[in-house]
Amino acid sequence: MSTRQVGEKVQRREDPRLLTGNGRFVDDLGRGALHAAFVRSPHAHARILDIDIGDAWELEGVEAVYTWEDLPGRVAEPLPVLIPHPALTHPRTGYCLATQEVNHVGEAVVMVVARDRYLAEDACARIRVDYEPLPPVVGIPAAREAARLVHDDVPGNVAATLLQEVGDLESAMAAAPHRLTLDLAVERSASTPLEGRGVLARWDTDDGSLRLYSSTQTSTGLRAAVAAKLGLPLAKVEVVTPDVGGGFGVKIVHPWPEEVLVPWAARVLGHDVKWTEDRREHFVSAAHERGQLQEVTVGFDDEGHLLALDVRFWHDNGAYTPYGIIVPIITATQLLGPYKPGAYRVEFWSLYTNTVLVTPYRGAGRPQGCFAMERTMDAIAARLGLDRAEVRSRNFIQPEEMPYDQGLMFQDGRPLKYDSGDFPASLAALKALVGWEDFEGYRAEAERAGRRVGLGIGCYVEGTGVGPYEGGHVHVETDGRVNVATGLTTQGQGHQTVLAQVVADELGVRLEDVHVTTGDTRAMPYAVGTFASRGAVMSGNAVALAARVVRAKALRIAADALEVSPDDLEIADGVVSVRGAPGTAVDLGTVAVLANPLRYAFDTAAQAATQFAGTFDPQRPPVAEDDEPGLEGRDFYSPTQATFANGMHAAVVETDPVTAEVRILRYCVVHDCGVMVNPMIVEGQVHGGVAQGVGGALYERMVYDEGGQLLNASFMDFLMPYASEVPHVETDHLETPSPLNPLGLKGAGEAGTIPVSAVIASAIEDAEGIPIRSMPISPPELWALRQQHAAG
Ligand code: MCN
Repeated sequence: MSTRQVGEKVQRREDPRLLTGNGRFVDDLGRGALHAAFVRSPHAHARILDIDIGDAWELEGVEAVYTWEDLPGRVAEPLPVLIPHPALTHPRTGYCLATQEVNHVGEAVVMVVARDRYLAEDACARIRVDYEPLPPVVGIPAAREAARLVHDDVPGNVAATLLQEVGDLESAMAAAPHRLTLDLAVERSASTPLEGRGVLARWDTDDGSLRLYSSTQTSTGLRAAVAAKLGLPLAKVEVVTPDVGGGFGVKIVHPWPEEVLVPWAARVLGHDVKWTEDRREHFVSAAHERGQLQEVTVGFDDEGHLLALDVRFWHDNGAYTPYGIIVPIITATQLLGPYKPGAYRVEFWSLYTNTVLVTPYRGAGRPQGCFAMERTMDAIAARLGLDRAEVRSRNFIQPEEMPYDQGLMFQDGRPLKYDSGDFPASLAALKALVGWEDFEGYRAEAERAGRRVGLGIGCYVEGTGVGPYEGGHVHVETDGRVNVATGLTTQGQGHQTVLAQVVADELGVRLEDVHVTTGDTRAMPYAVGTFASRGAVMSGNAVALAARVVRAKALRIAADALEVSPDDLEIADGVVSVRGAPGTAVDLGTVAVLANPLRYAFDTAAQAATQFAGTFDPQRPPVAEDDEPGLEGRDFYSPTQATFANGMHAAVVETDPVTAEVRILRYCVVHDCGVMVNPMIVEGQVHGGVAQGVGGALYERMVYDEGGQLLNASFMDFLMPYASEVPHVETDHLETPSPLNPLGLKGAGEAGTIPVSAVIASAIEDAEGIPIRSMPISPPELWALRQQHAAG
């Protein structure tokens, strides 16, 4: 009997290959390719007066040097805004190579193509660009002040401003018995995947076609963007994503300038060209996120019920807006988490600064929103002297109120409507896991030993599984192997394992017989990509639906061959048999043979099938006249709205009374992403997310000086948590199935990251008795807060 795979902690099948060094990343490909390198702006804001290529050409092995002037047609036009929005009144994007102005350190100005990267870099060093430096705008306060402008024609540096309001905020706030205002700050950070961006372009001169190998998160989006820029028919462009060493959001942008320039150069030079981003390039020319200043005013009653919530925030969107204003919109709409806010008004300003542009990074605006909401919850509890968990629970949306419409517009333009979730149950599980009620005893004991400990909590809700669609193609080979293709790209999430689990169950085959391809436009040209925790929901359901198509066909063919009704058949371990009569059976490989009326004499599988069927007739049509040959099927899943996952985290920290160092003693997670396909992978995702969140809470920030130079643009200086700083994560799961999709799934990939800053802030505040209003917090900062607090 086959076991059910969905719900099993199946080991990731991609790991042995990756752990033994047999992964194949973009940089492992393209032997013999020419290499690109870029001259990048050393100024945050400057006019380009002149570019002197000098003797860069004279180095033997240098094949090309390009400036903007060399670029033709659409390659020379500005890069697209991927997600326009009516509120984005002043969209600005850069060019593949800067024209007259540069707007952040790291912006590409000249491209060199050479025999190898060393030569290309040497040639870059010989090129002189004459700049007229302009005053830069660095940081949100400078952008708000607008004494200087990033783009001359963008007044106040405001790319977009958006206000949403639910209920009568003014009256509710005026009538509230208590009011509080909090000024909060979240600093810039970045995802910094171990593998940076990379692209290898292979131009086929005879065919006029292009194949790109890329570490992109969206192979179809990149394909469409590059085809449009290069004026190629879509059919002449293929994008393949080999193994990818992390993306975390930064690789969603398409196209990056380099992804247009490299294939363009390959076409012009008639030679393979590749570019592999180095670490410094990643810091200064990819994307950052998180930076926000927030002002929250809340009105509440004596029991801590929210009556009115007024949030204003200023979002640092960097120099350009290729990804629109999706990040601040997510902050604005999803900060409400599991709570009913009473009347709610949120307004934001998305501001240009002369810094690296900002695009979604794991959590995408939610960590900042969660920080605002959860700091507010703790502040209410402190004001009223109530238990922090109790204040939260009093404001929860109850399970019987689901589906619950928050009255806001989600980032996809649809109403923000929670489909399901049991927040009281999540909180009860979290309190049990961390030992909430016993903590004061533990604190007293710690205090007796001269230790300072604190307990923190944070709750969030995350819209996952956004559309518009994802597809699945399932093909049973004549030897019974099952090939599955979906357009999702994979950066380390374990899709090959998880999607195989789904198909194994739906089709009734052994897990080891299922092989999954992701992110290859040749295998699945219709796809959207991997971001916003959508893979499980979108591709999971798509491959399930496709497998059901194949299953129905297999049953029809087998029923015909076995001369029984399809209703009498079952499929297990790749064998279709008559229920109750396992001897009357046919394996799926044979069914695949029978599905194709053309049988070659040398095809032994076909011969065997013929003997089995006993009625071989070369003229015989395949089962039904309107069927297609082959045992394969394709289907698409397209949801009506996002499905909402939730989670609650708690942490116990210890702060050093002398050095102000913060140690995380315990980290507990209760997580609800609906039905879990693979609980082990979900836990891994949550653990990874928490690790990234710990970085955001205690270590990671982009340190810009006044001139717009990024001072910590290397792993020597950019602090990230190592294994020694990441706590053991204790995890408990709830499974509230989504009513919206056939498998009942919700997303999980970003969840771990979202509340961590809020939770750690809550715990430090609890340990120190000092309000924590900004993240990350370093020991010197905590030490300074202590001094200020002591000074009153
Ligand atoms: N899963 C599951 N059951 C569920 C939900 C998820 O078994 N109910 C599994 C999925 O099948 C998938 C993984 O958990 O293998 C994450 O699923 P999902 O939440 O659907 O997220 P995506 O597949 O869309 O991946 C994107 C998500 C995002 S948005 C970021 S950012 C992120 C993340 O995944 N980037 C990652 N996790 C990452 N993990 C790695 N190793 N590298 C990245 O770049």
